[in-house]
Amino acid sequence: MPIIFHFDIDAFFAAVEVLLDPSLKGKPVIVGGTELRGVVSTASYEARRFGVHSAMSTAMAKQLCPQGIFVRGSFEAYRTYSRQIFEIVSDFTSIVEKVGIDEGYLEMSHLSDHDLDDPQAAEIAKQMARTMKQRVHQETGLTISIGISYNKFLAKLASDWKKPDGLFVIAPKEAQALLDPLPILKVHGLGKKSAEKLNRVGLFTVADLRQLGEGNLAYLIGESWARDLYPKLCGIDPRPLTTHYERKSYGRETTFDVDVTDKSELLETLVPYLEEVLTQLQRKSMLAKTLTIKIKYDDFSQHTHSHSLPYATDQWRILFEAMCDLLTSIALERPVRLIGVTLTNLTDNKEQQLSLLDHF
Ligand code: TTP
Ligand code: MG
Repeated sequence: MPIIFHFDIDAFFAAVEVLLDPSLKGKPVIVGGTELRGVVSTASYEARRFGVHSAMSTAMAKQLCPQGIFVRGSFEAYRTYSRQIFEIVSDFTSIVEKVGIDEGYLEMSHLSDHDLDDPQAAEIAKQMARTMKQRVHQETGLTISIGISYNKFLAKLASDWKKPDGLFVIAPKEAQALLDPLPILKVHGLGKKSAEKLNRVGLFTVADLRQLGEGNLAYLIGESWARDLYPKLCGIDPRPLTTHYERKSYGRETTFDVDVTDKSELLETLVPYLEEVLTQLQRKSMLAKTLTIKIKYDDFSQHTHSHSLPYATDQWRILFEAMCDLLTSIALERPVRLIGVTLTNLTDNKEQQLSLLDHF
């Protein structure tokens, strides 16, 4: 059986707003509700304690949480953070299905020959998820929740289980026992209205629906819906991952414990990072044309410096020299808090070779 991860960023838009304005940390932040007739995009967990949630009207949110801090939303920043997180998780697998701006499925079956019923396989998967969460937090300041299971339906359920900053495994042998007592609203695809309707005829839990059998369920909710829902109630979901996420860059960055002013120290930091991202690039048979150095100074101002080569390459010497030249040309303005290197403008090595053949 496969090993699938589902990740989902915690309170995504609200968490980004806190990064953009650290004075919001720990406060009830509500995104999207600046106009009275508007609706809430999301709320920080502090605001959720007052009952505020996505899609609620602003007027209602103001009533429930008058001390809430309403912010308009910074969509460009959300996109940047989203891209960065998808790039981090793609360091762990080449099969990534992007579901939305802040969530996706990862095919992780390569972690073990055994399925998640094997304690060692489950531990390896958990350890990998911890590393992933750590990297996301270190490099972006955001937290994600990860669910691990043997299909998409259960992996998504698992990522929601311990939110925020959660990590939860649903192994095959424990899936049914976990599913059965859940209220039917927890099953993705069942709306509130349908759930209420089923409640009225005495059906409250997954077990209640499952024990009806598919035929009776079809009688209640319709044949096509029952065909989709019934297997899920039994922990079965045959949907494969569809990968329409294509990685656009390979990068690595770090925040120093103590700010750095010495360029040779910066270079020493960047060299192993370039090696690392180049190895990833080569493993995927890709070539890069542009190298970018990102610097964040101690006042949090951020600068990127790029150099584009005449040809896309995966050659260490060429990229190493480009990085050294680029770093030399940068006049440091202040002590450096964060530095990183990224390769972008990617092309497929095989395609490149084929197009070269066209010339003969
Ligand atoms: P979600 O992942 O559903 O919510 P979230 O990330 O804010 O909180 P959590 O995952 O911890 O429960 O959605 C991701 C982002 O999508 C969310 O931050 C804002 C946006 N969004 C809307 O704009 N409107 C909506 O109705 C929903 C559900 C989300
Ligand atoms: Mg989320």
